[in-house]
Amino acid sequence: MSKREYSQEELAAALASMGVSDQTDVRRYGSGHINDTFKVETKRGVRYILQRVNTDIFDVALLKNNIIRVTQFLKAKGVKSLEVLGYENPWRLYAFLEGYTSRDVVEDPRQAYDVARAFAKFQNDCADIPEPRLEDIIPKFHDTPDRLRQLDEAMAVNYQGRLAKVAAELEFVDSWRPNASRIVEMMAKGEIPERVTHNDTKINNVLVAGDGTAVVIDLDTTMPGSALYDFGDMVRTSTASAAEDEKDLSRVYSKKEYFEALVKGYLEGAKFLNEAEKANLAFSGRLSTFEVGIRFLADYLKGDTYFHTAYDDHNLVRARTQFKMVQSMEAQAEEYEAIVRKYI
Ligand code: ADP
Ligand code: GN1
Ligand code: MG
Repeated sequence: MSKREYSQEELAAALASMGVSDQTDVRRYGSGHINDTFKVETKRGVRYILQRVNTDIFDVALLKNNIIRVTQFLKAKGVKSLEVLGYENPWRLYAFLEGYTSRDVVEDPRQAYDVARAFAKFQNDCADIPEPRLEDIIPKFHDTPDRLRQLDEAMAVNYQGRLAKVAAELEFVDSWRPNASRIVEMMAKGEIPERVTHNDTKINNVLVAGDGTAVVIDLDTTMPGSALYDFGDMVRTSTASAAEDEKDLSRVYSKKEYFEALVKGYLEGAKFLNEAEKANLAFSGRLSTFEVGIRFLADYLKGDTYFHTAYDDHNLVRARTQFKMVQSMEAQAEEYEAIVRKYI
């Protein structure tokens, strides 16, 4: 879906509803695929993040409760997190986190290490959120077999005859189908525990300062899940040699030195993992990347109704980079497993 345009009047009204009226500049910010995010400058020199929640995807009332609950819990613990300054559905206002950088691609292993430490700490910090269980903000969010079912539905839609362009991708998907259920089945059997997880651990959902301290953001999908899907999405995004929408597939692969830094950082922080979780860390990278690949492909076949897109084939390009990443991880599977064993 291409990004919606907002008039300055609409943005001003949203800001006014949350008590801000001295803005000097409000403009699109970041590279998230879901919400509409703006950076706000004011006469006072204070900056904000203004965000319109994606109402097609989220139950906004449920989401608001979840965000307020999680952020207040972290604040009470003294953990630096998103600071909610206003929330008038579907709009919300966050303090702009000054002094931190978000990036879309890792440039040296240290950054991968920082990302992994940050998400491991986040999982630790959230582990003792008091009852009741957090809401399933998006049910079956990381249920890869269900994502395959959604892909099959999307094939029936075949928007603008796009199916004809994806035969090779569908062949790859079919070769991978038998692997899709491993984590959900292990969870159903109780071999892998349900934990409070972030569920969207892509690299631009963590802001890192020069000294390596980090703040985990984009808390919309913080809900019960598996630590493995969190680790898997770190592998997908923080070991990638190129952007998620790189068109030249020869430039797309998973970098072993980044994987090693991620494993080291994650295992240093995530002391709670059980044996089954540790044994599936390398696999989780392949599975999470496959899952996001089929989600991009399904969105392409449905006519780009979910992710923000900037051009016609954007979701197809993204799906292809994901499948290339899976293949690259498969080619290095033995080395990746050996790295995990080294740090366990
Ligand atoms: P989406 O759900 O669309 O991915 P995010 O909540 O991740 O939206 O926000 C998009 C981007 O905006 C982030 O990747 C980050 O670069 C930036 N961002 C979000 N919140 C803040 C904040 N409080 N301070 C600074 N930058 C932020
Ligand atoms: C979306 O919101 P953002 O851009 O951080 C998506 C993730 C995908 C990711 C792929 C709520 O993340 O699940 O992995 O795009 N978020 C939602 O880049 O669907
Ligand atoms: Mg995001």
